[in-house]
Amino acid sequence: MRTAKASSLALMIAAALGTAGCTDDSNKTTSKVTAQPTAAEAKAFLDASQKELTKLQHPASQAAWAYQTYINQDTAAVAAYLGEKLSSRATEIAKESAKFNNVELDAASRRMLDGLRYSLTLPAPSDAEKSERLAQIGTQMEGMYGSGRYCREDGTCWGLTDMANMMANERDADLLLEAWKGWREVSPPMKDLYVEQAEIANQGAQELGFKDISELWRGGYDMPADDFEQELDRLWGQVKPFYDALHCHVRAKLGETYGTDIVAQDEPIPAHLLGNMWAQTWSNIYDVAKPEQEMQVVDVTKALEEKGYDEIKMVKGAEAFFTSLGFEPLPETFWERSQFTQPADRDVVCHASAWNLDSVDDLRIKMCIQKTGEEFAVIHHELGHNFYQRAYNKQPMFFQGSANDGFHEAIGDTIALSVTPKYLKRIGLIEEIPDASNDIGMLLRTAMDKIAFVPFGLLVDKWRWAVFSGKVKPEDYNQYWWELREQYQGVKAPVERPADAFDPGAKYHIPGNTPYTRYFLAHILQFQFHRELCKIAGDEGPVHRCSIAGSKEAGEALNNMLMMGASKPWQEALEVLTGTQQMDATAILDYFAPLKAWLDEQNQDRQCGW
Ligand code: X8Z
Ligand code: ZN
Repeated sequence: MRTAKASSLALMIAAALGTAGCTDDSNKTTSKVTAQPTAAEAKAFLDASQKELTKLQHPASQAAWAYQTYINQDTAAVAAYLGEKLSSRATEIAKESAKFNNVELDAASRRMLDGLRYSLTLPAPSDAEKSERLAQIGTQMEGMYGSGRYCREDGTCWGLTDMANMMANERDADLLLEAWKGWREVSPPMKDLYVEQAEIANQGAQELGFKDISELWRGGYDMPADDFEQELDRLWGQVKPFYDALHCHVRAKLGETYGTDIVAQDEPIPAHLLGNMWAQTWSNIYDVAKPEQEMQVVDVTKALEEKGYDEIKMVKGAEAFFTSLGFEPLPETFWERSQFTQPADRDVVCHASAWNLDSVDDLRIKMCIQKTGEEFAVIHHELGHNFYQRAYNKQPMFFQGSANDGFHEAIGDTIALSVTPKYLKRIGLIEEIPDASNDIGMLLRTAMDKIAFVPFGLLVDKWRWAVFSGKVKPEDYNQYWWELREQYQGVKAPVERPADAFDPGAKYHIPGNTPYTRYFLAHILQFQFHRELCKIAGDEGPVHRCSIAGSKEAGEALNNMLMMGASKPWQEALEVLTGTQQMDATAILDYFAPLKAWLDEQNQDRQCGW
């Protein structure tokens, strides 16, 4: 199964395929309920369900892998077929589990039963035709994204990799705008499919007792759905003043670069100028925003090139970090079966993901690695998923998942925070560690990724929750998307959008149906984890210079949390590592604290806000 879509239970493949279903004999399950079942029956039910689903999951994962690494008619059909088989059984089982609602049970069995309802991202209704349709839609949209390209008037065509590179490196506003608009031509044909997908899955969610999929998505966090939303807003409230300061500075610098007619100083920033196709991370335009005073900031892309790193060497390098903490090396099959580079002869889903196909040790990543510092961090991110998957593989199947999905996304990022100059020197990628007088440059660069991302991480699902709950109607989908982008990120569409635009669909996780709040959580959690692991590793310097590399103590502390999988509420897993049950954004704020003072100084005479 792949983790890019992991929920806290181990049925993610259904989600991975955007499929979930149920056979048409739903009466059968209810007619069985005669007398109050016993605890022993509940446990037997859980055992049998786990065995059955484990068996269905493996071939469904293999088919999904085959499809995503070779998009064509046949792989699409097989992936949808096997995905539907798995998810229809999983949904049936989730429904059937309701008969044990009033049975007194040990905590673990109760947790498994309760978790079952939340394990499907898009549950299908019991109507077999609709279930099959749901499976096909999910597969189809994934393929549309994966094989999407934009063709220019002269007949040359660009894929997403080309255009993402342009967004990062080009500084010509017209060319940037062309790439930005060009990529958004892939998504209008997805819109009707998206509407249909939500409609069918809402029906499935209702059969499971939810109001809609929005309630299902918000409910899987060991607290009531509405409290969870408030928790997100609380965390965002902690980060927002910092974000506003960063936004103010970057907008001012973009105004100096492109002129204030393109970058008005009292409006949101046009989305094509921030160095990323979705304006979600900004470090690619560090050169635009960097301090006036000359600062030495390590250029990892350059270092990789100078030291002759190829894609495999980059992955080996990331693996070496994990083994330095005491984790076992990746299995031989990882190296044989992973997709590291973009194949020249076929369409694939390039968006990075990490998989454990047999739920044991068939670990793989699927990437189209670029030889950049940014991608070096993504490799650490993906391996974090793989080492987590392996750490919980001894748990019962229903607990093979992360404490919550934000944890899964946070582990590799936590490790990447330790890829500091000190560490890069240790592995021979650079010769000299810049001294502390350069720290503002380094912190600014990192904040342009980590702080800049936070509002984007929040708004993607704010949009989807509104769509799923029907609060926003299909004719307003795109407008609402841009309302949220302006409100939270202070980023606007660079040009008026056409009536048929479906800009959310140009972001992988929308057609790929991967919940996104997980990345928001991960951006808060990774700084909490890093702060704690640095203490355990005994690194006494400033936390932004700390690297836990080589610390077996830190590795053990991390592993103790990872091994728990989804067996306990996430609050308890958090406590095992950090001693607190609260998510807390002070860790990210403390990490960047010196930068905040610097930004405030820079912004002194500027009009901030939008
Ligand atoms: O999708 C991802 C990972 C795979 S789980 C590469 N990320 C989000 C994105 O790319 O939008 C990582 C950070 C946010
Ligand atoms: Zn991930």
